[in-house]
Amino acid sequence: MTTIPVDDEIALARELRDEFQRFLREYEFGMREIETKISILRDEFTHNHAYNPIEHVSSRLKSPDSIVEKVARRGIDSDFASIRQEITDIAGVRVTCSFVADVYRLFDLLTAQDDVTVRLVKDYIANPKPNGYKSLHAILEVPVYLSTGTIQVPVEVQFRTIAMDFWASLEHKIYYKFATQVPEHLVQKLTDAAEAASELDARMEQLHREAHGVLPFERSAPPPLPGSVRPRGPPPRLTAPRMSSAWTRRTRERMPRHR
Ligand code: 0O2
Repeated sequence: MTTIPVDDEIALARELRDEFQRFLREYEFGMREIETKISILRDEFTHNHAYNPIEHVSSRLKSPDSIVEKVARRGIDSDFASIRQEITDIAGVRVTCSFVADVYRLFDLLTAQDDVTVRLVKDYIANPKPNGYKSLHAILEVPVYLSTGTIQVPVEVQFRTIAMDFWASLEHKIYYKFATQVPEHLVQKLTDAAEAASELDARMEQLHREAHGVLPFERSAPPPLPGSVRPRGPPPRLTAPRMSSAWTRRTRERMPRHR
C-alpha cells in the first residue's frame, strides 16, 4: 500500500476545500442576482403601484453536508461537474407573497426577464403534494459575470403565500421531530390544516379585493394577447390565479419533466 506524506495530504485537503468554496461561491453569486431582481421588483411595485406583493424573502445555500447527503441519496458521481449538472437547488430563494395571484404575477415578472432562463417549473399550487404541501417551484438560471468569464448559475426559487409558508414550516418541524416517521393521526391533521390554509388564502384574497378592488397589476397590465404563445415584454393580464396556473402548466409542458 502506498502512503501519502502527511504534508501532501494536508495540501490536498486544502486544495479540495478551496475548490469547494469556489464552487459554492458561484451559487452565492447566482442567489444574489435573483435577490437583486426580486428586490427591484418589490421597490418598483411599492413606488409605482403603492402596493407590495412580497411579504418576505429568504435565501440559503445548501450546506456541504446536505449536498453530500443528496449526492449519496441520488447516486450522483461526486465530481463537481456531475454535482453541478444534477443538483439544482444548491442556491435557494424563497419568496413569500400576500396572495396566490401575487405568487403567479411575480413568477411571470421574474421569468419574463431576458437574462433569466427557466429550466424547470413544479407547480405544487395547482398540483399540491399528497400531504397538502403547496408552493410554486422554479429552477431559474441567471448569468454571473466573473473575472474568468460568464457562467450560468441555477437557483431554485420557491414562491408561496404566507399561509402556505406557515403550514410548510410547521410541517417541516413536525417531520424532523419524528425523524420522518410522523404518526398517522398527525399526517391526517396536517393534510386538513393544509386545506384550511388554502381556504384562508382564498378568503383573504377575496376580502382584499372587496376592500381595495382588483390588485394593482390587474388594473395596469394590457389585456392578454390571443393565442398560446407567451410574448416578450409585459406578461399577459392575470384576472385570477387559474389563468396564471394555465400559463405555468403550458410552460411546464415545454420544460424537462421532473423525474
Ligand atoms: P430545504 O432546506 O428547504 O431546501 P429533493 O430536493 O430531492 O429533496 P425534489 O423532489 O427534487 O426533492 O424537490 P422539490 O419537490 O422541488 O422540493 C424540494 C424543496 O421543497 C425542499 O427542500 C423543501 O424546501 C420544499 N418541500 C418539498 N416538499 C415539501 C413538503 O412536503 N414539506 C415541506 N415543509 N417542504 C417541502 P429540501 O431540500 O427538503 O430542504
